[in-house]
Amino acid sequence: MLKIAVQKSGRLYEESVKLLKECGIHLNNGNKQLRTTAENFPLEVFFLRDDDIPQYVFDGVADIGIVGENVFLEKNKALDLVYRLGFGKCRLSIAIPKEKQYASVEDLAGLKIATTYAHLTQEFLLKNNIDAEIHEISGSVEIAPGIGLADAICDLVSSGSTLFTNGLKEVETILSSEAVLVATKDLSAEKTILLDKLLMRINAVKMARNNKYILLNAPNHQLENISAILPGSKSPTIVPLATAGWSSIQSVVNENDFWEVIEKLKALEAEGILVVPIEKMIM
Ligand code: PRT
Ligand code: ZN
Repeated sequence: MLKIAVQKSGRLYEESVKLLKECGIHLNNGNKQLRTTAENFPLEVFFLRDDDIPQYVFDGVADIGIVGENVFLEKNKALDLVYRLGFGKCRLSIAIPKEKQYASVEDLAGLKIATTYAHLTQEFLLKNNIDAEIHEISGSVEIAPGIGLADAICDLVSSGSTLFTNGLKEVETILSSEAVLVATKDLSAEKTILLDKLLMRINAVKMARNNKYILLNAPNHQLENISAILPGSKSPTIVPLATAGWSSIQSVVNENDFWEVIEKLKALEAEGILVVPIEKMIM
């Protein structure tokens, strides 16, 4: 049985549980209990505060965990980062009151910086050879400059609206973060097999999310040009249509190139383009 720690409630909870579900792993009781066992995969799930997850995995209470990279790096436990999950994206940034001048990182020298990320902030200051004071607090970091507790803050940012509302501006990004899967360094052989199975499923879900299945009709004289921009997993599937001189083409397109590919296809006389979501993708 593999043991996984996920956030009990908060920004990572829903995506974590959704990911397990899309991996075909059904949980009975949700997060109402501290732990639950999956019905159809040898997985026990622990619901914990995100800050505690690195320690629990390090201590072997759980074998693996889903946690923000920011928390993983701040806690600085000797764990393996096994997979970047692509959700919960944010950045850890230094911000100062918006009316203050800022030219370069040297302007942080001598300031008092409030943060809940003392370790990462310290690392950043050391790396840049800046002497500043870190004031560690446990929450509501964004109000610290306004109430005279600090000159600057180092906190997570996603849309930037919290900084804006508090009259702050972002001046340095010290980390770009997303949810990651971490694992203990001493996983038994039996658990490693389970983790590999889980990773194969997570990868299939992630690939499916990043790709679309595309079907279209095209005149035969364009088939070669169209095949060149639609590589698919190997090469596109081409089937002749009942209408002479035309074929149906099927392939897979990456979400990132999607609109560009569609424009090119239209320029190559493609018609009746259908785009379909992919449920799972195993290479
Ligand atoms: O109860 P528990 O301790 O488990 O939860 P928590 O309150 O400590 O964490 P939670 O649920 O807020 O965040 C969990 C993880 O989500 C974080 O560790 C990050 O990895 C990730 N994440 C992504 C964020 C944000 N985006 C985010 N915007 N975590 C926090 N914020 C906060 C930020 O601290 C600031 O207060 O949102 C505010 C800024 O947001 P914007 O959009 O105004 O810039
Ligand atoms: Zn927390």
